[in-house]
Amino acid sequence: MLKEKVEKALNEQINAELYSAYLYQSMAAYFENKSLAGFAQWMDRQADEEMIHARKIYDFINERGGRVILSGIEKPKNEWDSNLEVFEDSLAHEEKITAMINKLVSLADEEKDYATKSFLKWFVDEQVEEEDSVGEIVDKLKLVGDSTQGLFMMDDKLAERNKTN
Ligand code: OFO
Repeated sequence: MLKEKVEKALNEQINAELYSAYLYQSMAAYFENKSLAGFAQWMDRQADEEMIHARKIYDFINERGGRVILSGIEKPKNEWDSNLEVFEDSLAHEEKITAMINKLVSLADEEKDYATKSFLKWFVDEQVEEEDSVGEIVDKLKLVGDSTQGLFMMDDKLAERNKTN
C-alpha cells in the first residue's frame, strides 16, 4: 500500500511527465512551422516518450493499490527566438525533472518505501540519458551557428529518430 505522501508526489510526477509531453509537442509544432521536419520528428518522439513515462507511473500507482488523480496541465510555451533556445529550454526542463525524480527518491527513502525507490531507479537512469541527448543537440546547435547547411544536416540526422528510441 502506498503512503499518502508518496502517492501525492507520484501523482505530481504524472502531471510533470504529461506537461513534458505537452511542452515537447509544442516544440514539435514550432519546428513543423519552420519546415524543419527532422527537428519536429525528434520532438514528436520525445513527446511520445513522455507519455510512456506518465503511463509507467500511472500503472505503478495502480499496482500498489494507490489512487491516480489527474490534474490540470499547464499551458506550454509556444514561441522561441531560435532553434538553440528551444533546446536550451528543453535541457533546463530535463534538469528540473531530474531534480523532481531525485526528490521522489529521497522521499521514498525517508518513508522506507523501497518498492517505490526501486521503481524510480529506471527514471534516474532515464534522466541521465535524456540530459545527455538534449545536451548534445545544444552543443551541436552552438557549433552550427548561422550555417544553413549545418542546420539542414542536423535536420536530416534528427529525422532518423524513430518510434522506439
Ligand atoms: Fe524527459 O523525461 Fe520524463 O519528463
